[in-house]
Amino acid sequence: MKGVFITIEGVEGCGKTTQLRHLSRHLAERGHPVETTREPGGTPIAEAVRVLLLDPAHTAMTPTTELLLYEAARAQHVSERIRPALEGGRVVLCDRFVDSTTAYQGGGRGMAWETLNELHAIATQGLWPHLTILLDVSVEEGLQRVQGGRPRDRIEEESLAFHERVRQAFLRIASQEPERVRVVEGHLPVESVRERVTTLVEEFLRSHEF
Ligand code: T5A
Repeated sequence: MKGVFITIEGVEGCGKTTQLRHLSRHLAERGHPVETTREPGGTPIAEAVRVLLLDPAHTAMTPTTELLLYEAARAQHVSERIRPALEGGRVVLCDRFVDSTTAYQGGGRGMAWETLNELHAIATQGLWPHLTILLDVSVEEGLQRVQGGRPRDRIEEESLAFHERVRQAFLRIASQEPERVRVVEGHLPVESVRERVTTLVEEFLRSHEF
């Protein structure tokens, strides 16, 4: 595979989308072929699954249905968009990926991590991010940032305790895979976060001669 696969993760409102926008522009200005995408979503089929997943009216959705829908959207996204972009030598920047499932469905919903890893392997056909940036902010700060701007989606409606378990699961993933998952303090001003994220990604691309 010729390209580089970079994901960005964190709790609600941690600033992923803001940072991904900056990073995408920055890398494109430096001549890198960049593909920016998100999960759940990134293709017409996966975006349709996203609507099902996030609709606040779907309160009856079971944890198993939720898990399988996230993985189904991912299977489509990986084979239709991410893998072809990587084979074409692009830098793929993805807003959330498998770590979100481990954190939300594993940490948040309490599903077994071994089961999740088996499903990740099926959905991704073994594709794993080369680098993951985890923007770590407190749950209170993240939720405060997303409040007011738009109606809350089904997952944002979950309790503070749920979101705290999600944050702790992300930090556990980072401690288990420190080489791949780099933690950046997301409570800092946007500019400071941007500098740290850019430096990490540039160092990574240089060290991989990309
Ligand atoms: N999910 C997802 C699962 O449960 N399992 C899975 O497998 C996957 C893939 C997806 C939802 O699905 C769940 C997780 C989610 O609940 P999403 O659209 O990715 O939905 O969800 P959000 O995390 O809610 O995305 P948001 O766009 O709301 O948040 P971001 O991207 O983290 O934050 P951003 O950049 O939009 O910023 C939010 C606000 O904060 C400000 C911004 O200007 C904006 O107003 N901001 C800052 N303010 C102060 N300081 C900073 N450093 C700031 N950075 C940004």
